[in-house]
Amino acid sequence: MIRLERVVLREIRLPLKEPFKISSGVVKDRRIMLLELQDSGGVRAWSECVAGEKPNYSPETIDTAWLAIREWLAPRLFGVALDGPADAHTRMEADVRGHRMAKAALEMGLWGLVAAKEGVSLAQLLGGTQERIPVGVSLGIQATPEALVERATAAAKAGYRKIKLKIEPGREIAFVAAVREALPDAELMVDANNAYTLDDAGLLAQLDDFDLMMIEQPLESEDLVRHAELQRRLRTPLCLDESITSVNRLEDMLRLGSGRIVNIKPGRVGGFTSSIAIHDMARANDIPVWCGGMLESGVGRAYNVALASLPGFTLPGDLSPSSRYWERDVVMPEWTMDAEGMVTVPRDVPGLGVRVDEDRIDDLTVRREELRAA
Ligand code: OSB
Ligand code: MG
Repeated sequence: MIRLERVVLREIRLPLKEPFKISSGVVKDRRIMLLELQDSGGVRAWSECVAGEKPNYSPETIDTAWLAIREWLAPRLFGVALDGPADAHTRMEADVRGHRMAKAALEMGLWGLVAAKEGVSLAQLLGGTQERIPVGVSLGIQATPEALVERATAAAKAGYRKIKLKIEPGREIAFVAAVREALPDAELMVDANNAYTLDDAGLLAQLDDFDLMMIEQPLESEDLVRHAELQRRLRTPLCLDESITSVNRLEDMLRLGSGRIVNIKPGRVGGFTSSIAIHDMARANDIPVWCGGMLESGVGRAYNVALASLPGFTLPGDLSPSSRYWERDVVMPEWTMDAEGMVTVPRDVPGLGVRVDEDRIDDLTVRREELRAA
């Protein structure tokens, strides 16, 4: 039983070491929402909302999520005895449509709170079984194939277990060909973030030559039927990201044959309750899953690493170390990757498994709002 008493929302500014460009936009300085949840017993937990600066990945942004949490979601959770995070999920789903990243920030924070209360790690609370997770890197769109080859080569040398290349129309075949030539044995994949249409099927079929692990989200989010048509015309497996927002969308994917792999981002699907349901259904159907990333700070990373410890996460996750993104992260110790390209799941530390650097967060905070039970 949990009584949520107080939620503090903060916006921090965290500059990326290097701008990150995907087909629909570029981000240089992250505006990240962090939440601090507190229960009636004074136990606290930090969580992160992964909504972006602009609505180019999903309709949500940090500003819509802020509004949704303040106006509709936090009020649903205050002043009631919650059975647990799954109960919070049900209550928020009951009468708020969409706003999944906003819902996830609260729901996952409640998992963090329960872990802290019970003195167990998030991974233990979730039933995670894996101790180390292979890590993949996601490389933004570059101006030239040479620039991409340089970054991909460095990533392979650093030990990354999977190298994902962001693509967009006009920047795919030559770019992928150059990287494949430089790295004949690397595990490569591409991610288009919705940039193509079924008219591009012939072009995308040329990617079959490069022995890619998968092509992630080539078509629009709602295009499950068209993804199925495209998959029939390709040898390379399709992986869905944006399209899978709930376990029902996964069922649709399975029925239609819209893809063969799923990227699970807990923020995109409304939190851990939904992520676990997707994981379980994927596993029962022999669909490999992996944990995606949203350029999270070390707080969000703690949740993703814990989720990725579930047994169905059999492919490398976008769980790059802190130093890939930031001069300095907001957690201690920072997230790291070993020489074998693995991140270690914290097990012996209760809660998130890392200490949140609250002084640093105070310094980085540009907006703060406190919400309380009426
Ligand atoms: O599609 O996976 C994506 C970042 C922002 C928005 C969408 C995506 C991404 C990434 C980043 O690929 C992965 C990471 O956090 O390292
Ligand atoms: Mg993606």
